[in-house]
Amino acid sequence: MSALEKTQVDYDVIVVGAGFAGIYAVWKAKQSGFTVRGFEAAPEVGGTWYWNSYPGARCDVSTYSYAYFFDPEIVREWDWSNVCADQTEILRYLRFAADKCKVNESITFNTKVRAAKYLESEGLWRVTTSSGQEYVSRYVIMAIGALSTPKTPDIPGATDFAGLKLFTSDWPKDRKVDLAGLRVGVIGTGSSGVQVIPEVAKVAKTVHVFQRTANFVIPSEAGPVNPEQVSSLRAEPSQVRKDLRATFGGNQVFGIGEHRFSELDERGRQDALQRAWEGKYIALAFRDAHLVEANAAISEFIRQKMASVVTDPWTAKQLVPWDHPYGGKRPCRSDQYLQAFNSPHVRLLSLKETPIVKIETDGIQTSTEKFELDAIIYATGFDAITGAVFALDIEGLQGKKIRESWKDGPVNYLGTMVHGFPNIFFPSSAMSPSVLSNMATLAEQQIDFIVDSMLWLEEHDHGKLHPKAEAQEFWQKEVLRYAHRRPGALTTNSWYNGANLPNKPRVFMIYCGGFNKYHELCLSELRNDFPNYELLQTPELSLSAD
Ligand code: N01
Repeated sequence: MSALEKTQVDYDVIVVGAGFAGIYAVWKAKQSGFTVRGFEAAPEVGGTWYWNSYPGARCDVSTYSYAYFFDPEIVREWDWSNVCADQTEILRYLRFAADKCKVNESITFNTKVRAAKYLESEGLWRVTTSSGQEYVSRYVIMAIGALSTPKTPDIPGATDFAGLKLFTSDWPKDRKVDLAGLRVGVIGTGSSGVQVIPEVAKVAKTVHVFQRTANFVIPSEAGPVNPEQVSSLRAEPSQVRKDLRATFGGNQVFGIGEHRFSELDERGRQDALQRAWEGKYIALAFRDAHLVEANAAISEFIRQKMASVVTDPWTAKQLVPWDHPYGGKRPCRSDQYLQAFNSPHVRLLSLKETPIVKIETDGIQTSTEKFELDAIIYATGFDAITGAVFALDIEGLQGKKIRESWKDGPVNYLGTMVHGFPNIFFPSSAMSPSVLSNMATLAEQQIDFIVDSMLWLEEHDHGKLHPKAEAQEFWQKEVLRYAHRRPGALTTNSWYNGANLPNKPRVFMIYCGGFNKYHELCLSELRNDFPNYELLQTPELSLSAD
Protein backbone atom coordinates (compact mmCIF):
# COMPACT_ATOMS: atom_id res chain seq x y z
CA MET A 1 0.00 0.00 0.00
CA SER A 2 1.44 3.42 -0.92
CA ALA A 3 1.62 6.32 1.54
CA LEU A 4 -1.30 7.96 -0.25
CA GLU A 5 -3.53 4.89 0.22
CA LYS A 6 -2.98 4.79 3.96
CA THR A 7 -6.09 4.61 6.07
CA GLN A 8 -7.31 8.01 7.15
CA VAL A 9 -7.14 8.44 10.92
CA ASP A 10 -10.28 10.11 12.24
CA TYR A 11 -9.18 10.65 15.84
CA ASP A 12 -6.14 10.02 17.95
CA VAL A 13 -8.30 8.53 20.67
CA ILE A 14 -11.73 6.93 20.75
CA VAL A 15 -13.32 6.63 24.18
CA VAL A 16 -16.22 4.20 24.55
CA GLY A 17 -18.55 4.98 27.46
CA ALA A 18 -19.32 8.21 29.33
CA GLY A 19 -19.49 7.23 32.97
CA PHE A 20 -16.98 8.30 35.64
CA ALA A 21 -14.01 6.93 33.67
CA GLY A 22 -15.22 7.94 30.19
CA ILE A 23 -15.93 11.58 31.06
CA TYR A 24 -12.51 11.95 32.64
CA ALA A 25 -10.83 10.07 29.76
CA VAL A 26 -12.27 12.46 27.15
CA TRP A 27 -11.19 15.48 29.18
CA LYS A 28 -7.72 14.18 30.02
CA ALA A 29 -6.94 13.06 26.47
CA LYS A 30 -8.06 16.44 25.08
CA GLN A 31 -6.02 18.30 27.69
CA SER A 32 -3.03 16.22 26.65
CA GLY A 33 -3.32 17.41 23.06
CA PHE A 34 -5.04 14.40 21.47
CA THR A 35 -8.01 14.61 19.13
CA VAL A 36 -10.80 12.65 20.81
CA ARG A 37 -14.23 11.23 20.07
CA GLY A 38 -16.37 9.56 22.71
CA PHE A 39 -19.28 7.24 22.01
CA GLU A 40 -22.02 6.56 24.52
CA ALA A 41 -25.07 4.29 24.14
CA ALA A 42 -27.20 6.45 26.45
CA PRO A 43 -28.54 9.87 25.48
CA GLU A 44 -26.33 11.54 28.09
CA VAL A 45 -23.38 11.04 30.43
CA GLY A 46 -23.64 8.99 33.61
CA GLY A 47 -22.87 5.37 32.78
CA THR A 48 -23.99 3.15 35.61
CA TRP A 49 -25.59 6.16 37.31
CA TYR A 50 -27.70 6.77 34.22
CA TRP A 51 -29.03 3.22 33.79
CA ASN A 52 -29.55 2.12 37.42
CA SER A 53 -32.19 4.71 38.25
CA TYR A 54 -34.40 2.47 40.38
CA PRO A 55 -36.05 3.90 43.52
CA GLY A 56 -33.58 3.83 46.40
CA ALA A 57 -30.44 3.72 44.21
CA ARG A 58 -27.69 5.32 46.23
CA CYS A 59 -23.94 5.09 46.45
CA ASP A 60 -22.72 3.45 49.62
CA VAL A 61 -19.25 4.97 49.37
CA SER A 62 -19.02 8.44 50.91
CA THR A 63 -18.92 11.44 48.60
CA TYR A 64 -15.84 12.61 50.52
CA SER A 65 -14.04 10.01 48.39
CA TYR A 66 -16.50 9.01 45.66
CA ALA A 67 -16.03 12.07 43.47
CA TYR A 68 -13.62 13.67 41.03
CA PHE A 69 -10.60 15.45 42.44
CA PHE A 70 -8.76 16.37 39.22
CA ASP A 71 -10.40 19.79 38.92
CA PRO A 72 -10.36 22.04 42.02
CA GLU A 73 -13.31 24.01 40.63
CA ILE A 74 -15.50 20.90 40.53
CA VAL A 75 -14.56 20.14 44.14
CA ARG A 76 -15.22 23.71 45.28
CA GLU A 77 -18.39 24.40 43.31
CA TRP A 78 -20.34 21.20 43.91
CA ASP A 79 -22.28 20.83 47.16
CA TRP A 80 -23.24 17.29 48.03
CA SER A 81 -26.45 17.04 50.02
CA ASN A 82 -25.63 13.68 51.61
CA VAL A 83 -22.56 11.73 52.68
CA CYS A 84 -23.89 8.89 50.49
CA ALA A 85 -25.50 10.57 47.51
CA ASP A 86 -28.48 9.04 45.74
CA GLN A 87 -28.55 8.20 42.04
CA THR A 88 -30.30 11.42 40.99
CA GLU A 89 -27.68 13.53 42.71
CA ILE A 90 -24.73 11.58 41.32
CA LEU A 91 -26.20 11.84 37.82
CA ARG A 92 -26.62 15.61 38.27
CA TYR A 93 -23.03 15.77 39.48
CA LEU A 94 -21.70 13.91 36.45
CA ARG A 95 -23.69 16.22 34.14
CA PHE A 96 -22.20 19.19 35.99
CA ALA A 97 -18.66 17.81 35.69
CA ALA A 98 -19.14 17.01 31.98
CA ASP A 99 -20.48 20.53 31.30
CA LYS A 100 -17.69 22.12 33.26
CA CYS A 101 -15.06 20.16 31.34
CA LYS A 102 -16.84 20.71 28.04
CA VAL A 103 -16.69 17.04 27.13
CA ASN A 104 -20.24 16.68 25.75
CA GLU A 105 -19.23 18.28 22.45
CA SER A 106 -16.67 15.49 21.97
CA ILE A 107 -19.11 12.65 22.69
CA THR A 108 -21.60 11.13 20.26
CA PHE A 109 -24.57 10.00 22.35
CA ASN A 110 -27.23 7.37 21.55
CA THR A 111 -24.49 5.45 19.79
CA LYS A 112 -23.44 1.97 20.76
CA VAL A 113 -20.06 0.69 19.69
CA ARG A 114 -20.30 -2.83 18.28
CA ALA A 115 -16.75 -3.75 17.29
CA ALA A 116 -13.11 -2.73 17.39
CA LYS A 117 -10.61 -4.30 15.01
CA TYR A 118 -6.87 -3.78 15.06
CA LEU A 119 -5.53 -2.99 11.57
CA GLU A 120 -2.19 -4.64 12.12
CA SER A 121 -0.25 -3.38 9.12
CA GLU A 122 -1.09 0.19 10.03
CA GLY A 123 -1.18 -0.04 13.79
CA LEU A 124 -4.65 1.52 13.96
CA TRP A 125 -8.01 0.62 15.42
CA ARG A 126 -11.19 0.58 13.38
CA VAL A 127 -14.19 1.09 15.61
CA THR A 128 -17.67 0.21 14.30
CA THR A 129 -20.92 1.48 15.76
CA SER A 130 -24.15 -0.53 15.77
CA SER A 131 -25.44 1.58 12.88
CA GLY A 132 -22.41 0.43 10.86
CA GLN A 133 -20.42 3.66 10.91
CA GLU A 134 -16.66 3.20 11.09
CA TYR A 135 -14.03 5.40 12.69
CA VAL A 136 -10.30 4.91 12.78
CA SER A 137 -8.14 5.89 15.73
CA ARG A 138 -4.67 5.26 17.10
CA TYR A 139 -5.84 4.51 20.62
CA VAL A 140 -9.05 3.14 22.10
CA ILE A 141 -10.15 3.51 25.72
CA MET A 142 -12.93 1.07 26.57
CA ALA A 143 -14.51 2.87 29.53
CA ILE A 144 -17.44 0.47 29.37
CA GLY A 145 -17.85 -0.26 33.06
CA ALA A 146 -17.64 -3.42 35.12
CA LEU A 147 -21.35 -3.75 35.86
CA SER A 148 -22.97 -2.60 32.65
CA THR A 149 -24.21 -5.80 31.03
CA PRO A 150 -27.27 -7.03 32.93
CA LYS A 151 -27.72 -10.74 33.45
CA THR A 152 -30.67 -12.07 31.48
CA PRO A 153 -33.19 -13.65 33.90
CA ASP A 154 -32.53 -17.38 33.71
CA ILE A 155 -35.94 -18.38 35.07
CA PRO A 156 -38.42 -20.49 33.07
CA GLY A 157 -41.33 -18.44 31.78
CA ALA A 158 -39.68 -15.07 32.46
CA THR A 159 -40.91 -13.71 29.13
CA ASP A 160 -44.48 -14.96 29.71
CA PHE A 161 -45.33 -12.57 32.54
CA ALA A 162 -48.05 -10.21 31.32
CA GLY A 163 -47.71 -7.65 34.13
CA LEU A 164 -45.15 -4.93 34.60
CA LYS A 165 -41.56 -6.22 34.15
CA LEU A 166 -38.91 -3.98 35.64
CA PHE A 167 -35.14 -4.26 35.82
CA THR A 168 -33.14 -2.31 38.38
CA SER A 169 -30.29 -2.18 35.84
CA ASP A 170 -32.44 -0.47 33.23
CA TRP A 171 -35.18 1.34 35.10
CA PRO A 172 -37.60 3.18 32.75
CA LYS A 173 -36.53 6.74 31.96
CA ASP A 174 -39.45 7.76 29.76
CA ARG A 175 -42.14 7.53 32.42
CA LYS A 176 -42.65 7.51 36.16
CA VAL A 177 -43.21 3.99 37.40
CA ASP A 178 -46.11 3.98 39.84
CA LEU A 179 -46.21 0.89 42.03
CA ALA A 180 -48.77 2.30 44.45
CA GLY A 181 -51.29 -0.29 45.50
CA LEU A 182 -49.74 -3.04 43.34
CA ARG A 183 -48.75 -6.59 44.24
CA VAL A 184 -45.02 -6.59 43.56
CA GLY A 185 -42.51 -9.44 43.43
CA VAL A 186 -38.79 -8.72 43.69
CA ILE A 187 -36.23 -11.30 42.59
CA GLY A 188 -32.71 -10.73 43.88
CA THR A 189 -31.31 -9.50 47.18
CA GLY A 190 -27.89 -8.07 46.25
CA SER A 191 -27.07 -4.36 46.62
CA SER A 192 -29.76 -3.35 44.11
CA GLY A 193 -32.49 -5.52 45.62
CA VAL A 194 -31.62 -4.38 49.15
CA GLN A 195 -32.04 -0.75 48.06
CA VAL A 196 -35.18 -1.08 45.96
CA ILE A 197 -37.20 -3.32 48.32
CA PRO A 198 -37.78 -0.78 51.14
CA GLU A 199 -38.78 1.89 48.61
CA VAL A 200 -41.27 -0.42 46.92
CA ALA A 201 -42.60 -1.45 50.32
CA LYS A 202 -43.49 2.20 51.03
CA VAL A 203 -46.13 2.23 48.28
CA ALA A 204 -46.99 -1.29 47.14
CA LYS A 205 -49.96 -3.27 48.39
CA THR A 206 -47.81 -6.34 48.93
CA VAL A 207 -44.14 -7.12 48.36
CA HIS A 208 -42.92 -10.68 47.91
CA VAL A 209 -39.15 -10.96 48.03
CA PHE A 210 -37.75 -14.03 46.29
CA GLN A 211 -34.35 -14.60 47.89
CA ARG A 212 -31.90 -17.22 46.73
CA THR A 213 -28.91 -16.24 48.88
CA ALA A 214 -28.86 -13.94 51.89
CA ASN A 215 -26.32 -11.11 52.00
CA PHE A 216 -24.62 -9.20 54.75
CA VAL A 217 -26.48 -5.92 55.30
CA ILE A 218 -24.93 -3.31 57.57
CA PRO A 219 -26.11 0.23 58.37
CA SER A 220 -25.28 2.88 55.79
CA GLU A 221 -23.23 6.03 56.32
CA ALA A 222 -25.89 8.18 54.66
CA GLY A 223 -26.61 11.46 56.42
CA PRO A 224 -25.85 15.17 56.30
CA VAL A 225 -22.40 16.15 55.10
CA ASN A 226 -19.92 17.50 57.60
CA PRO A 227 -18.98 21.11 56.63
CA GLU A 228 -15.52 20.76 58.18
CA GLN A 229 -14.83 17.69 56.12
CA VAL A 230 -15.96 19.50 52.97
CA SER A 231 -13.70 22.49 53.76
CA SER A 232 -10.72 20.23 54.21
CA LEU A 233 -11.37 18.58 50.83
CA ARG A 234 -11.72 21.94 49.14
CA ALA A 235 -8.53 23.38 50.62
CA GLU A 236 -6.21 21.33 48.43
CA PRO A 237 -7.98 18.87 46.10
CA SER A 238 -4.75 17.77 44.42
CA GLN A 239 -3.42 16.64 47.79
CA VAL A 240 -6.68 14.75 48.51
CA ARG A 241 -6.23 13.01 45.17
CA LYS A 242 -2.69 12.03 46.04
CA ASP A 243 -3.69 10.88 49.51
CA LEU A 244 -6.54 8.73 48.19
CA ARG A 245 -4.12 6.92 45.91
CA ALA A 246 -1.91 6.15 48.89
CA THR A 247 -4.69 4.30 50.75
CA PHE A 248 -5.51 0.61 50.62
CA GLY A 249 -9.00 1.09 49.20
CA GLY A 250 -8.83 4.45 47.43
CA ASN A 251 -11.10 5.78 50.17
CA GLN A 252 -10.85 8.05 53.14
CA VAL A 253 -11.02 5.96 56.25
CA PHE A 254 -12.82 7.57 59.18
CA GLY A 255 -12.57 4.80 61.70
CA ILE A 256 -10.47 1.75 62.44
CA GLY A 257 -10.14 -0.42 65.53
CA GLU A 258 -7.27 0.45 67.87
CA HIS A 259 -6.21 -3.14 68.51
CA ARG A 260 -5.40 -6.33 66.72
CA PHE A 261 -7.84 -9.20 67.16
CA SER A 262 -5.01 -11.37 68.47
CA GLU A 263 -4.18 -8.86 71.25
CA LEU A 264 -7.66 -8.91 72.79
CA ASP A 265 -9.52 -11.34 75.04
CA GLU A 266 -13.14 -12.23 74.30
CA ARG A 267 -14.51 -9.28 76.27
CA GLY A 268 -12.10 -6.88 74.56
CA ARG A 269 -13.11 -8.24 71.15
CA GLN A 270 -16.82 -7.78 71.83
CA ASP A 271 -16.19 -4.21 73.05
CA ALA A 272 -14.13 -3.44 69.95
CA LEU A 273 -16.88 -4.87 67.73
CA GLN A 274 -19.57 -2.83 69.46
CA ARG A 275 -17.48 0.37 69.19
CA ALA A 276 -16.88 -0.31 65.51
CA TRP A 277 -20.56 -0.97 64.94
CA GLU A 278 -21.53 2.33 66.56
CA GLY A 279 -18.71 4.15 64.73
CA LYS A 280 -19.78 2.58 61.40
CA TYR A 281 -16.43 0.95 60.71
CA ILE A 282 -17.35 -2.64 61.52
CA ALA A 283 -15.34 -4.03 58.57
CA LEU A 284 -12.23 -2.55 60.20
CA ALA A 285 -13.10 -3.36 63.80
CA PHE A 286 -9.58 -4.74 64.31
CA ARG A 287 -6.23 -3.67 62.86
CA ASP A 288 -5.88 -7.21 61.51
CA ALA A 289 -9.51 -7.45 60.33
CA HIS A 290 -8.37 -9.18 57.14
CA LEU A 291 -7.29 -12.31 59.02
CA VAL A 292 -9.64 -15.29 58.93
CA GLU A 293 -10.26 -15.41 62.71
CA ALA A 294 -10.88 -11.67 62.96
CA ASN A 295 -13.14 -11.78 59.92
CA ALA A 296 -15.08 -14.70 61.45
CA ALA A 297 -15.71 -12.66 64.61
CA ILE A 298 -16.84 -9.66 62.56
CA SER A 299 -19.12 -11.89 60.47
CA GLU A 300 -20.71 -13.46 63.53
CA PHE A 301 -21.22 -10.09 65.20
CA ILE A 302 -23.00 -8.71 62.12
CA ARG A 303 -25.18 -11.82 61.87
CA GLN A 304 -26.39 -11.28 65.45
CA LYS A 305 -27.07 -7.60 64.78
CA MET A 306 -28.99 -8.41 61.60
CA ALA A 307 -31.10 -11.08 63.27
CA SER A 308 -31.97 -8.72 66.13
CA VAL A 309 -33.67 -6.28 63.75
CA VAL A 310 -36.18 -8.73 62.31
CA THR A 311 -39.12 -9.72 64.51
CA ASP A 312 -40.22 -12.95 62.84
CA PRO A 313 -37.70 -15.70 63.79
CA TRP A 314 -38.01 -17.67 60.51
CA THR A 315 -37.57 -14.51 58.41
CA ALA A 316 -34.64 -13.38 60.56
CA LYS A 317 -32.90 -16.73 60.12
CA GLN A 318 -33.38 -16.65 56.34
CA LEU A 319 -32.14 -13.07 55.99
CA VAL A 320 -28.88 -13.76 57.78
CA PRO A 321 -26.01 -15.00 55.57
CA TRP A 322 -24.74 -18.15 57.26
CA ASP A 323 -23.00 -19.55 54.17
CA HIS A 324 -20.19 -17.08 53.60
CA PRO A 325 -17.96 -14.75 55.61
CA TYR A 326 -18.30 -10.97 55.57
CA GLY A 327 -16.67 -9.60 52.41
CA GLY A 328 -16.76 -12.95 50.57
CA LYS A 329 -19.23 -11.22 48.32
CA ARG A 330 -20.19 -7.57 48.09
CA PRO A 331 -21.82 -6.56 51.41
CA CYS A 332 -24.90 -4.35 51.23
CA ARG A 333 -25.66 -1.24 53.25
CA SER A 334 -29.11 -0.12 54.29
CA ASP A 335 -30.96 1.26 57.30
CA GLN A 336 -34.34 0.15 55.96
CA TYR A 337 -34.00 -3.23 54.29
CA LEU A 338 -34.17 -5.63 57.25
CA GLN A 339 -36.69 -3.35 58.95
CA ALA A 340 -39.00 -3.59 55.91
CA PHE A 341 -39.63 -7.28 56.68
CA ASN A 342 -41.33 -6.28 59.93
CA SER A 343 -44.19 -4.79 57.91
CA PRO A 344 -47.10 -7.20 57.48
CA HIS A 345 -47.32 -6.64 53.71
CA VAL A 346 -43.68 -7.61 53.06
CA ARG A 347 -42.94 -11.32 52.89
CA LEU A 348 -39.69 -13.15 52.32
CA LEU A 349 -39.63 -16.37 50.29
CA SER A 350 -36.57 -18.55 50.54
CA LEU A 351 -35.82 -20.05 47.14
CA LYS A 352 -33.48 -22.53 48.84
CA GLU A 353 -36.54 -24.02 50.56
CA THR A 354 -39.19 -23.34 47.92
CA PRO A 355 -37.60 -22.65 44.52
CA ILE A 356 -39.35 -20.84 41.71
CA VAL A 357 -40.77 -23.44 39.34
CA LYS A 358 -41.77 -20.95 36.67
CA ILE A 359 -43.00 -17.48 35.99
CA GLU A 360 -46.51 -17.47 34.57
CA THR A 361 -48.58 -14.78 32.86
CA ASP A 362 -50.04 -13.63 36.18
CA GLY A 363 -47.34 -14.31 38.71
CA ILE A 364 -44.71 -16.64 40.14
CA GLN A 365 -45.18 -20.32 40.92
CA THR A 366 -42.84 -21.76 43.53
CA SER A 367 -42.60 -25.41 44.52
CA THR A 368 -45.35 -24.86 47.12
CA GLU A 369 -47.32 -21.71 46.33
CA LYS A 370 -48.55 -19.46 43.56
CA PHE A 371 -48.09 -15.69 43.94
CA GLU A 372 -50.32 -13.50 41.81
CA LEU A 373 -48.46 -10.32 40.96
CA ASP A 374 -48.99 -7.06 39.09
CA ALA A 375 -45.28 -6.33 38.74
CA ILE A 376 -41.99 -8.21 38.92
CA ILE A 377 -38.74 -6.38 39.62
CA TYR A 378 -35.60 -8.17 38.55
CA ALA A 379 -32.63 -7.19 40.69
CA THR A 380 -30.72 -10.18 39.39
CA GLY A 381 -27.34 -8.61 38.73
CA PHE A 382 -24.86 -8.48 35.92
CA ASP A 383 -22.59 -10.45 33.68
CA ALA A 384 -19.92 -8.60 35.58
CA ILE A 385 -16.64 -7.35 34.16
CA THR A 386 -16.30 -9.64 31.14
CA GLY A 387 -19.91 -9.15 29.96
CA ALA A 388 -19.30 -5.61 28.71
CA VAL A 389 -16.12 -6.69 26.90
CA PHE A 390 -17.77 -9.71 25.27
CA ALA A 391 -20.72 -7.57 24.16
CA LEU A 392 -18.22 -6.08 21.68
CA ASP A 393 -16.40 -7.86 18.89
CA ILE A 394 -12.79 -6.99 19.70
CA GLU A 395 -10.07 -8.30 17.41
CA GLY A 396 -6.37 -7.80 18.04
CA LEU A 397 -3.06 -9.00 16.54
CA GLN A 398 -3.31 -11.84 14.01
CA GLY A 399 -7.08 -11.61 14.02
CA LYS A 400 -7.35 -12.99 17.56
CA LYS A 401 -10.61 -12.16 19.29
CA ILE A 402 -10.64 -11.13 22.92
CA ARG A 403 -13.35 -13.72 23.48
CA GLU A 404 -10.77 -16.34 22.58
CA SER A 405 -8.01 -14.84 24.72
CA TRP A 406 -10.41 -14.72 27.66
CA LYS A 407 -12.21 -18.02 27.09
CA ASP A 408 -10.92 -19.42 30.40
CA GLY A 409 -11.44 -16.13 32.21
CA PRO A 410 -10.03 -12.63 31.81
CA VAL A 411 -6.28 -12.11 31.60
CA ASN A 412 -4.41 -8.83 31.35
CA TYR A 413 -1.59 -6.89 32.92
CA LEU A 414 -2.24 -4.30 35.62
CA GLY A 415 -5.94 -4.51 34.85
CA THR A 416 -5.76 -2.27 31.81
CA MET A 417 -4.09 -3.92 28.78
CA VAL A 418 -4.29 -7.35 27.18
CA HIS A 419 -1.43 -9.17 25.44
CA GLY A 420 -2.08 -9.20 21.70
CA PHE A 421 -4.26 -6.08 21.80
CA PRO A 422 -1.95 -3.07 21.35
CA ASN A 423 -3.02 0.46 22.20
CA ILE A 424 -6.45 -0.50 23.48
CA PHE A 425 -7.10 0.11 27.17
CA PHE A 426 -9.73 -1.32 29.53
CA PRO A 427 -10.22 0.87 32.63
CA SER A 428 -12.49 -0.42 35.45
CA SER A 429 -12.10 -3.90 34.05
CA ALA A 430 -10.79 -7.27 35.24
CA MET A 431 -7.81 -7.74 37.54
CA SER A 432 -7.80 -4.13 38.74
CA PRO A 433 -8.71 -3.02 42.30
CA SER A 434 -12.16 -2.45 40.79
CA VAL A 435 -15.07 -2.65 43.23
CA LEU A 436 -12.81 -3.64 46.10
CA SER A 437 -11.67 -0.04 45.89
CA ASN A 438 -13.37 3.27 45.27
CA MET A 439 -14.36 3.24 41.59
CA ALA A 440 -14.15 7.04 41.30
CA THR A 441 -10.56 7.14 42.58
CA LEU A 442 -9.77 4.21 40.31
CA ALA A 443 -11.28 5.93 37.27
CA GLU A 444 -8.97 8.93 37.65
CA GLN A 445 -5.90 6.89 38.51
CA GLN A 446 -6.31 4.44 35.62
CA ILE A 447 -7.09 7.14 33.05
CA ASP A 448 -4.02 9.06 34.19
CA PHE A 449 -1.93 5.91 33.74
CA ILE A 450 -3.49 5.26 30.32
CA VAL A 451 -3.10 8.78 28.97
CA ASP A 452 0.43 9.00 30.35
CA SER A 453 1.17 5.73 28.54
CA MET A 454 -0.18 7.25 25.32
CA LEU A 455 1.99 10.33 25.80
CA TRP A 456 5.02 8.10 26.32
CA LEU A 457 4.17 6.32 23.06
CA GLU A 458 3.93 9.65 21.25
CA GLU A 459 7.49 10.33 22.35
CA HIS A 460 8.51 6.91 21.09
CA ASP A 461 7.63 7.37 17.44
CA HIS A 462 3.96 6.55 17.79
CA GLY A 463 4.80 3.05 18.97
CA LYS A 464 2.24 0.43 19.86
CA LEU A 465 2.26 -1.06 23.31
CA HIS A 466 0.93 -4.30 24.70
CA PRO A 467 1.94 -6.31 27.76
CA LYS A 468 4.29 -9.24 27.46
CA ALA A 469 2.67 -12.67 27.78
CA GLU A 470 4.79 -13.43 30.84
CA ALA A 471 3.75 -10.16 32.51
CA GLN A 472 0.15 -11.22 32.05
CA GLU A 473 0.87 -14.63 33.58
CA PHE A 474 2.59 -12.95 36.51
CA TRP A 475 -0.41 -10.66 37.06
CA GLN A 476 -2.84 -13.58 36.93
CA LYS A 477 -0.86 -15.31 39.68
CA GLU A 478 -0.61 -12.10 41.65
CA VAL A 479 -4.38 -11.57 41.58
CA LEU A 480 -4.90 -15.16 42.72
CA ARG A 481 -2.24 -14.86 45.43
CA TYR A 482 -4.06 -11.93 47.02
CA ALA A 483 -7.48 -13.56 46.52
CA HIS A 484 -6.23 -16.49 48.63
CA ARG A 485 -5.59 -14.06 51.46
CA ARG A 486 -9.07 -12.56 51.37
CA PRO A 487 -11.56 -14.52 53.51
CA GLY A 488 -14.27 -16.07 51.35
CA ALA A 489 -12.99 -14.70 48.03
CA LEU A 490 -12.47 -18.10 46.46
CA THR A 491 -15.08 -20.05 48.39
CA THR A 492 -18.14 -17.81 48.05
CA ASN A 493 -20.39 -17.80 45.00
CA SER A 494 -20.34 -14.24 43.76
CA TRP A 495 -20.02 -12.10 40.67
CA TYR A 496 -16.45 -11.33 41.84
CA ASN A 497 -15.50 -14.80 40.61
CA GLY A 498 -18.04 -15.44 37.87
CA ALA A 499 -20.15 -17.81 39.97
CA ASN A 500 -23.38 -15.84 39.37
CA LEU A 501 -23.57 -17.10 35.79
CA PRO A 502 -23.87 -20.82 35.10
CA ASN A 503 -21.27 -21.20 32.33
CA LYS A 504 -18.86 -18.46 33.28
CA PRO A 505 -15.27 -19.54 34.05
CA ARG A 506 -14.69 -19.37 37.78
CA VAL A 507 -11.88 -16.84 38.05
CA PHE A 508 -11.49 -14.24 40.77
CA MET A 509 -11.50 -11.01 38.76
CA ILE A 510 -10.42 -8.35 41.24
CA TYR A 511 -6.95 -7.38 42.40
CA CYS A 512 -7.06 -7.12 46.17
CA GLY A 513 -3.44 -6.29 46.92
CA GLY A 514 -4.40 -2.69 47.70
CA PHE A 515 -4.96 0.44 45.68
CA ASN A 516 -1.69 1.98 46.89
CA LYS A 517 0.34 -0.98 45.72
CA TYR A 518 -1.51 -1.09 42.41
CA HIS A 519 -0.84 2.61 41.82
CA GLU A 520 2.86 2.17 42.56
CA LEU A 521 3.11 -0.70 40.07
CA CYS A 522 1.53 1.48 37.36
CA LEU A 523 3.91 4.34 38.16
CA SER A 524 6.86 2.00 38.08
CA GLU A 525 6.02 0.98 34.47
CA LEU A 526 5.87 4.64 33.46
CA ARG A 527 9.10 5.54 35.24
CA ASN A 528 11.04 2.58 33.86
CA ASP A 529 9.91 2.74 30.23
CA PHE A 530 7.44 -0.13 30.44
CA PRO A 531 9.73 -3.08 31.15
CA ASN A 532 6.83 -5.54 31.15
CA TYR A 533 5.43 -4.47 27.78
CA GLU A 534 6.40 -5.01 24.18
CA LEU A 535 6.77 -1.99 21.94
CA LEU A 536 5.77 -2.54 18.31
CA GLN A 537 6.71 -0.09 15.58
CA THR A 538 4.62 0.62 12.49
CA PRO A 539 5.13 3.03 9.59
CA GLU A 540 4.58 6.75 10.12
CA LEU A 541 0.90 7.59 9.64
CA SER A 542 -0.79 10.70 8.34
CA LEU A 543 -3.18 12.22 10.84
CA SER A 544 -6.27 14.27 10.22
CA ALA A 545 -7.48 16.96 12.60
CA ASP A 546 -10.63 16.55 14.72
O1 N01 B 1 -26.52 -7.75 41.67
P1 N01 B 1 -25.99 -8.99 42.55
P2 N01 B 1 -26.85 -6.27 42.16
N1 N01 B 1 -33.23 -16.62 40.70
O2 N01 B 1 -25.34 -9.91 41.58
C1 N01 B 1 -30.19 -13.05 42.61
C2 N01 B 1 -22.96 -2.72 42.65
N2 N01 B 1 -24.03 -1.93 43.24
O3 N01 B 1 -27.37 -5.53 40.99
O4 N01 B 1 -26.74 -14.52 45.19
C3 N01 B 1 -33.22 -16.02 41.90
O5 N01 B 1 -25.21 -8.55 43.70
C4 N01 B 1 -28.84 -13.34 43.22
O6 N01 B 1 -28.92 -14.50 43.99
P3 N01 B 1 -27.55 -15.37 44.25
C5 N01 B 1 -22.28 -3.54 43.74
O7 N01 B 1 -20.94 -3.69 43.44
C6 N01 B 1 -23.69 -0.97 44.12
O8 N01 B 1 -27.66 -6.28 43.38
O9 N01 B 1 -26.90 -15.51 42.90
N3 N01 B 1 -32.36 -15.09 42.27
C7 N01 B 1 -28.64 -12.06 44.02
O10 N01 B 1 -29.37 -12.07 45.20
C8 N01 B 1 -23.02 -4.84 43.62
O11 N01 B 1 -22.35 -5.95 44.17
C9 N01 B 1 -24.66 -0.24 44.74
O12 N01 B 1 -28.02 -16.63 44.81
C10 N01 B 1 -31.45 -14.74 41.37
C11 N01 B 1 -29.24 -11.00 43.10
O13 N01 B 1 -30.12 -11.68 42.23
C12 N01 B 1 -23.22 -4.94 42.14
O14 N01 B 1 -23.52 -3.62 41.73
C13 N01 B 1 -25.99 -0.47 44.46
C14 N01 B 1 -31.39 -15.30 40.08
C15 N01 B 1 -28.17 -10.30 42.26
O15 N01 B 1 -27.32 -9.61 43.10
C16 N01 B 1 -24.32 -5.85 41.70
O16 N01 B 1 -25.45 -5.69 42.55
C17 N01 B 1 -26.32 -1.43 43.55
C18 N01 B 1 -32.35 -16.28 39.77
N4 N01 B 1 -32.37 -16.89 38.59
C19 N01 B 1 -25.33 -2.16 42.94
N5 N01 B 1 -30.37 -14.73 39.41
C20 N01 B 1 -24.25 0.75 45.75
O17 N01 B 1 -23.30 1.48 45.65
C21 N01 B 1 -29.81 -13.84 40.25
N6 N01 B 1 -30.45 -13.84 41.44
C22 N01 B 1 -25.00 0.76 46.95
